[in-house]
Amino acid sequence: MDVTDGLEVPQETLDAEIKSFFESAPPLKNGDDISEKLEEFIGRNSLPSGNGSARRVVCVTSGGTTVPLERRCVRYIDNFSSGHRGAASTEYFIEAGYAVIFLYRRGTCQPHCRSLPEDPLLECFEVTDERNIRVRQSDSEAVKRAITEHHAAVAEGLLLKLPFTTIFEYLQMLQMIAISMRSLGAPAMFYLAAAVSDFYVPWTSMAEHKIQSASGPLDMRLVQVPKMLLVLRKDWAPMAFCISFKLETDTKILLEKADMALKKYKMHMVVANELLSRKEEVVVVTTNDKVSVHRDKTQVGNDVENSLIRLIVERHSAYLENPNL
Ligand code: PAZ
Repeated sequence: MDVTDGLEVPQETLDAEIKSFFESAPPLKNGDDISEKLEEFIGRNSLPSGNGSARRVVCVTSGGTTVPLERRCVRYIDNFSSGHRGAASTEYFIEAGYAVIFLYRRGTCQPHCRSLPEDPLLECFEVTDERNIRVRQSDSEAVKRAITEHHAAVAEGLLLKLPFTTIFEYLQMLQMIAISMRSLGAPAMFYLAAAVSDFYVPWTSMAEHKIQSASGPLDMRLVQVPKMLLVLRKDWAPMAFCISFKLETDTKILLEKADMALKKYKMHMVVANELLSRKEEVVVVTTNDKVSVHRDKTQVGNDVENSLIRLIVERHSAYLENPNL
């Protein structure tokens, strides 16, 4: 997906591109509300928990960013990401004792909802009489589990859900989250599973109104989205444990590209996956090893995220013991 991985962009050019991206992006409509929620969530989870130490906090990004083509947006570029990886991983992180900031694309998979039918309201419920509805018997276990687990995570203050749609919203929110998490130090983690657009139309050169078809073929220049991973590592949250993802459709270049991303963006881990096999297998690439992680098919309903998060939690624990490793 990322055609620039092999090319070096000078630091000053990158800094200028990042500055221009943030300066020209339309401001978040609910920026103050997000700040307040973040402050409250991080404040609560910085306090010593049951075992006397501060709770670990992970920001899980999930789903794909859109690239609007018009300011009063009628059309946009999108990508395939369903948000399954991020939603499932969120559940396993919570089970492992983490607090999760779930930065997700509106309308994609949600934690605790994986076992529900796609359209739960219409599929799961039935009207019994004029005043009552009930969950259909066949769905009652799944609905009960989803509600119980979700309510518990929210009531214990372990899940903060923040939705985005566009690339502009995503990167501004990621920056806010990272800067708020800086105070947590090494117990903070970034698990960047969202499929982030590589190209965009800068707000300053974007058409205001719906692009007209009467003018003939559409010629449009997309510019590269500045690579924010390095700035996240170096400036926004330098002590945090950072995991990025690399998706390719050509397995021959996958591991090489993951290795490159690991070095170039100074990630602690890069999770490499191929489009069609991504639910069965991923390879975790670090400076010392490459570990293949598979879905355990012997357990019904199991998914690859179960083993993946177990491995990541172990590595994060080792990092907490020695952040210089
Ligand atoms: O969202 P999903 O479960 O359908 O897919 C997950 C994924 C492939 C988007 C994720 O594992 C990933 O690789 N994200 C980064 C994609 C990229 O290289 O930009």
